[in-house]
Amino acid sequence: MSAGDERRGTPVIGSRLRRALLSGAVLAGALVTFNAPAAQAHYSQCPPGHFCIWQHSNYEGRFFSSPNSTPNVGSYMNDRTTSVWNRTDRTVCMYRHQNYSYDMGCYRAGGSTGVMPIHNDQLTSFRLE
Ligand SMILES: [Ca+2]
Repeated sequence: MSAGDERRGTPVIGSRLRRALLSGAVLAGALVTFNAPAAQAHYSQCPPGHFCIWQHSNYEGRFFSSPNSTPNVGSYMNDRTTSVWNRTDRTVCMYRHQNYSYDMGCYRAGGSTGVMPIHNDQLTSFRLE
C-alpha cells in the first residue's frame, strides 16, 4: 500500500467549500483561543514554536508536537487528536490522511481549540504553510 493508493479513495473538496471550511476552522480557533487561559491543563507540554496535539479535550491525554510539517503523526497519536495548539509563527493545516491528504482546516499562528469542532479523532498529518 502506498500513499497514492490511499489518496485515490479520498473525496475531492471543491475550492469554495474548502475555503469555507478553512475560514471556519480558523475562526473557531480564534474564538477558542480567547477562552484558552481558563483551561490551562497541560499547555506547558507544548514548546514554543511547535504545533501541539492532544488526545483528549482541554489539552490532556496523549501528546505529540513538532516544529515541522509532519506527514504522519505515528500510531501513538493517529486518529486520536481532540485538542490542538499552534505555537508556531505560521498557519498550520491539518489533514485526515497521511502525506497531507484530505484537508481538515487550518489554525493561524497562536490558534488553539480545547475541542475540535469537527474532525475529532481523525488527524493524521499537519503542514506548516
Ligand atoms: Ca486519520
